[in-house]
Amino acid sequence: MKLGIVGLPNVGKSTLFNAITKACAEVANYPFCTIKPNVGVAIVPDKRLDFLKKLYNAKKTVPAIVEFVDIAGLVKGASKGEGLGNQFLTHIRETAAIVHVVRCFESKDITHVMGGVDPLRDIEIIDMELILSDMESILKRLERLEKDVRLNDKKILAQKELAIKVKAHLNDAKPVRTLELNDDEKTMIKDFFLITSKPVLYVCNVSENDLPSMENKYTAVVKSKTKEGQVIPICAKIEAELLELSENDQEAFLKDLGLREPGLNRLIRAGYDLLGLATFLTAGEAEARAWTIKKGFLAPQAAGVIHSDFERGFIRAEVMSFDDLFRLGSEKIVKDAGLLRSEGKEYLVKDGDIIEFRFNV
Ligand SMILES: Nc1nc2c(ncn2[C@@H]2O[C@H](COP(=O)(O)OP(=O)(O)OP(=O)(O)O)[C@@H](O)[C@H]2O)c(=O)[nH]1
Ligand SMILES: [Mg+2]
Repeated sequence: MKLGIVGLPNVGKSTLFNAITKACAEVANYPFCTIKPNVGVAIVPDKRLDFLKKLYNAKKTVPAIVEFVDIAGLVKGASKGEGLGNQFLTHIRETAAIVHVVRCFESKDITHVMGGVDPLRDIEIIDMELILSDMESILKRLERLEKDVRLNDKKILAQKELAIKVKAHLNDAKPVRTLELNDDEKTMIKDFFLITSKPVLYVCNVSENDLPSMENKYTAVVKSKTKEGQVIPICAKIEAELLELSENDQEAFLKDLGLREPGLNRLIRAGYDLLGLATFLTAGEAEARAWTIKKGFLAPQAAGVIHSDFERGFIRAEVMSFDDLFRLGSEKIVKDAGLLRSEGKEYLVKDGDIIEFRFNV
């Protein structure tokens, strides 16, 4: 599960990306925080794991992860070769969601490619370049489909129809995510790898002077133009500075700034949510662990995330909610209160379920 980072040059994409991978190295001692120079792993912050580790005397915690892909900034006209062009967008075609970084900080030292701070103009420029890139891609696909259509295959005909619909929408300068699609089309369109069909999170990179609220006149405009919950304000510079400090100093620094937690945590959790993901937990002496599932997974599918044998031989799931365990303080009390449930194949797994699977292969 990956998130692709887009934005104009010099808005703070790499600053954020570096902070994410550095945090990964520090928090989890995870050996593969950077997979490739531009693909980094983010640890999904989850305090529940620390509680479980203590309660079960677990040797370690294993957090959930999501990946971020950093690419070069796009400029106006990138689709026609301006700046570095738009070739590197291929790196994010196969991601599941987009993080759009928008400059909301003023600085005389850091050049703004468009001359001055204007987030809505910047968002429009990037959106347009992404739309143009998707247009290139859909035209190529249509060309191929025109050839294949002679095979008179139902699937190819349906794809062609959808491609024509998408092309018309892009031609109106609209992102594909605003195109209304039925369920079949939603499934089909995933294989088109269109950037504007993916959900978006706007990250407003604010100035260090805007802490602790992280609100300024620029973030207000961005918020007014986007949907609820789609905007995360963050100060990339502070996030980077924070990670230069020891753990104790980090806490003091956050407190000084009036912050409860690093902004990265909010960003990573929002990204996880945007991807439609949820976490179930397992706990024992070996480890306290967070497992990633798609929202809507049934118990056997969740079991399959641990091991395919668990799914194949699924019998039932012993489930308690983290909140009950946290409130009551021990597994025994949860059990005595009748809150440890035995669930079957149709059980819809919820975020925060602590599960032990019974299986037989
Ligand atoms: N004052 C201030 N400077 C920042 C902030 N975020 C990033 N910068 C600075 O802006 C410059 C560009 O940041 P990068 O993270 O390299 O920008 P980018 O978006 O990756 O740029 P490209 O890779 O060229 O597209 C660096 O000098 C950063 O230190 C911020 O929140 N406040
Ligand atoms: Mg960069």
